[in-house]
Amino acid sequence: MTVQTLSLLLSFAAILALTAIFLRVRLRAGAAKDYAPVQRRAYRFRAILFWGMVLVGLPATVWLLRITPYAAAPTGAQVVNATGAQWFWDLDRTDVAMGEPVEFNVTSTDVNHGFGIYDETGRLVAQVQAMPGYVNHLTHTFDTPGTYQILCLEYCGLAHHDMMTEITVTAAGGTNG
Ligand SMILES: [Cu+2]
Repeated sequence: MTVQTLSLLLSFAAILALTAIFLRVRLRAGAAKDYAPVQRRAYRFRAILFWGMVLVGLPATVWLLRITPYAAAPTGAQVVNATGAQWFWDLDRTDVAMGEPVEFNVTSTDVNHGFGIYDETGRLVAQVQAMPGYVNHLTHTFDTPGTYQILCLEYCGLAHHDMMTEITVTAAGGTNG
């Protein structure tokens, strides 16, 4: 099962669960109940929820920040300057070597775009926002040679789906394949 299928199934499960909760609330809305015990239970549940989120969320946040992909690029990285515009990408180079870090400096001339790099199987390997007035830096080291597609990841107008370009990653030693 692909990650996409899994997230689709999880989304459906969450939608069904939410629908069930709403239906239950709607069906029981007419019944009279004493307020105090309900409130006590709800406050206890809220406290558990809060501390559960703190206990799980805090370590998860620290751990995820540690592996965030937006770390500073090492010196000597291959640099690609990329500019998004309605509706095309402008790259100052389209050939990079695998196994060495590539720093993408990404910006936009008009509206927000999403700079998404996809491998030959259609898997998203890295992404960053392309924003007017800012240059965002994305560092990625390709570990597989091939032709990667760059697609816009954020709806930016009528021809958003046409915002595509390619970048070629060559194996160390200069052969591509
Ligand atoms: Cu777009």
